[in-house]
Amino acid sequence: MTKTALITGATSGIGKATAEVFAENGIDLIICGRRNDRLQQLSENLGKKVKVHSCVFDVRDKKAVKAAIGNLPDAFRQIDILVNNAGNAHGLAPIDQGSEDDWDAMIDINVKGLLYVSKAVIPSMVDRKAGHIINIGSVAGKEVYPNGNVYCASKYAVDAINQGMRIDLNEHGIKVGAINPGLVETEFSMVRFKGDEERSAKVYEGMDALTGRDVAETILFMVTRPPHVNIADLLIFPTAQASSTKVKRD
Ligand code: NDP
Ligand code: 8X3
Repeated sequence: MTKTALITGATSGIGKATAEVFAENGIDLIICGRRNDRLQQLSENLGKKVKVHSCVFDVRDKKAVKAAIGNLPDAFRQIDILVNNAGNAHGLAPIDQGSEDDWDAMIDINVKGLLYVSKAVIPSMVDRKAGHIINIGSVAGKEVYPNGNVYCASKYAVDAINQGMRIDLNEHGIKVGAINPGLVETEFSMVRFKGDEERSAKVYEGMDALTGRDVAETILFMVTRPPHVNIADLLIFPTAQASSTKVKRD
């Protein structure tokens, strides 16, 4: 039977690549993000392969999240796969120099936004005793690196929420797992450095970073395992990266 996946942050990077890879593999899509023009473009492209519905909301806005997911068209009401991907780093500064606005953004989007979306989706999975939740964590949720402080905290929170969800939803037969990437070349660094192209390019200089598609193909593997297999937690690096702070560059 055809499955339906809801992907947050589908306008760019890992989320967009996941939507593309899912569509190539016959999974219907609910694609979400704030940039409607990008969602429309993606709907048009992927709509040639699968059914696509787009939802425009900011994951920080819990009323908007609830309304969008609560009012899905009938054909999209059964969400089999939730990919909690929307998120970003905002800033990279020592803790005494960080911006409160950046801290708010990271906690509100990466942590609270993920919870609001999950809260809107999980009850119907519980009713059906089925479903699969993929949380996009990060190596930043496994090891803290200099100046990563609050972004790392937000991803450690994702790690804890991933574990908590898996424990609490175990009795309902719902699969929960996280994928934790290292360096992936997306719009991530442009957001982190507020559009500073030079600083952003340096992050990936002299090495082959992962692509959104590398991560997306791994997510596809996670969601296509047999019913008795749940990949609970996965760390994925580019070959050139060994940890948050050890990266081999040419
Ligand atoms: P991108 O910046 O390319 O994509 C981020 C996505 O999140 C966009 O689609 C954006 O959509 C969405 N998003 C951001 N803020 C909000 C918001 N307030 N409400 C709704 N959607 C939002 O980055 P990545 O693809 O790299 O990041 C995706 C996830 O992967 C994040 O959780 C990130 O932390 C994680 N990650 C990234 C790594 C990397 O090196 N790139 C490594 C490890 C983890 P829009 O702006 O249209 O709302
Ligand atoms: C993104 C990877 O190393 O920039 O989560 O934090 S890193």
